[in-house]
Amino acid sequence: MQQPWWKDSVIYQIYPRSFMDSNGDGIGDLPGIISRLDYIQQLGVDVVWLSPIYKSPNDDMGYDISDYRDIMDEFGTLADWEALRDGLHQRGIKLVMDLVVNHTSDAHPWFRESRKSRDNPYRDFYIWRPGRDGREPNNWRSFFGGSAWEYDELTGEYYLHLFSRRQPDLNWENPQVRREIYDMMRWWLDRGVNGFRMDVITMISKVEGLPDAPVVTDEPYQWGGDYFIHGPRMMEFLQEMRAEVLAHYDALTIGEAVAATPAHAIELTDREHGPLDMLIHFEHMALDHDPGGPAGYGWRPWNLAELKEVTTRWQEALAERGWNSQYFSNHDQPRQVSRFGDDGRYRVESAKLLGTFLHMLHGTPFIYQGEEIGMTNVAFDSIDAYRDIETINHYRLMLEDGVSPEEAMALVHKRSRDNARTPMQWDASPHGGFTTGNPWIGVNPNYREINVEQALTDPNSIFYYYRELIRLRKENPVIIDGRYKLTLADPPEIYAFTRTLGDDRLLVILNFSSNQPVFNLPEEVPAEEGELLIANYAVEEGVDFREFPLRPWEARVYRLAPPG
Ligand code: TEU
Ligand code: CA
Repeated sequence: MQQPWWKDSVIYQIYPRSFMDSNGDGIGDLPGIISRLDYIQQLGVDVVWLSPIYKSPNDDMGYDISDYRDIMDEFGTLADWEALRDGLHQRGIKLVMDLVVNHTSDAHPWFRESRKSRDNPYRDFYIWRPGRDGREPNNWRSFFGGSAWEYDELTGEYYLHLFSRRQPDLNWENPQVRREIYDMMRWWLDRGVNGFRMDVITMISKVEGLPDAPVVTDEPYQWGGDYFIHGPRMMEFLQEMRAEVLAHYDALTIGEAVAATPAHAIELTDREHGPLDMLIHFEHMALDHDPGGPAGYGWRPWNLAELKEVTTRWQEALAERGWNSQYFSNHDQPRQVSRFGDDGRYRVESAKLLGTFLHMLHGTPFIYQGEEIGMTNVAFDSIDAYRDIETINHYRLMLEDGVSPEEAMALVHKRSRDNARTPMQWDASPHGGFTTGNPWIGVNPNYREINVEQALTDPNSIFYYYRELIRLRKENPVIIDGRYKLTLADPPEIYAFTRTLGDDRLLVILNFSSNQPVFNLPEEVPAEEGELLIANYAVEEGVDFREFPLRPWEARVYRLAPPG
């Protein structure tokens, strides 16, 4: 069977608001992206995924859409979008758009109608319920804190919003809603979009009756995921979407899938029957979350044994059926080098190690803007410097829970989504060259050292290392299709695995620490010779790869020659 084009692709995510500002209003925009297309091409990626650029009041920075068929004023016009599409396609790069259809903005005309009266023709586009004993219809918690229901005085009922109260959930049970969405998808596909990243797509079907979630904390609202994630009609809706829309286009579909297990992923992305092509799962993103922490926003240190366990389980389960994405970063997550690497002394080494890990796994790698130059978390002094609704709400909830402002800020520094949303650092000029005006969110003060211009002049930069990783994927089918196997190497700081395709075998050795543990080739991996494919330190020729001390955050990939 012919490989679909996206299996050996690398995807680059752009968060338009923070990528490049072309007109000095402090907000990134489409002409700004166009001005940096050569840079993206130089990296060698195949696909660009744009976070939402549609009309939006920006309560959740574009994930609250008020018009699916037009561009946000601050970002530009449809003509700019066409120029961006053409600029990408001329460079051989495909364009994936964010599709946010679990909810709209409350400013969407559908919702404005829906709210008007109980018998408005659009009433059923959303999920309205009467209150229960003067309270919300159930005890579900919103992802951004507080109840998932908002009371609307005009008609005396509540509407469901799994995210902000300005993001009412669409009612997928209504066939008219589904038809509107499919029409809109065709509208974009007919304009040359190459695929969709589908926002919280596994939440579109809610369990009938919307039952209360079990009470497991002493917070007023509870996690109701069991009643709206992978709900009873989710597969049916997605199969319908596939038959009605996707089957008629060569489009890549990436499903964002909170709480997905490998079994869900196989069902959703099976090549023959699955409605989607790949998933964004979250298991590794939970490794440093402490669910018992304040306001559901707790943090704990992650550990390598757990990362190995999660990764290995997913790699093994999806070895033959289904397909996966590989990521540590996106616009919702702290910067990977600060979170899983070392953003101090070994920033460059650890950023390269994390890149090696992601690019040497089975699955499609995602690079989030700035990752390729090793951008780090930020730590603004005051909550007033933060823009993200999730961050701001949780800060307030933590204080209400009695957490001290210092402790709450420490958690914000660890977990805030704004860590990923500070502007792209282009050069050492004011505001990192992102804007000539006042940026909508502060630039990370380390832009003078960490920026694109610096990376492009340094042949040992993270940027060039990433470019090499991407090139290796193109040239070595074993990286795309090889079977993953964890090698049982001690000591515990080392993560080593092999990838095997026929006679071709790669050995990936990663030291996830600033220590210098000794690597010993395990007996189960017999090999006489190893040819170095890539490494993040200079490696002398002729040294025995079967036993050697690793340097801090050292990463090496060898091609093994079989014995005899
Ligand atoms: O995110 C889905 C989601 O569940 C997030 O709340 C995520 O778990 C959290 O941000 C991690 O801290 C998607 C989008 O990627 C996100 O930006 C949106 O806010 C959200 O959907 C609502 O559209
Ligand atoms: Ca602008």
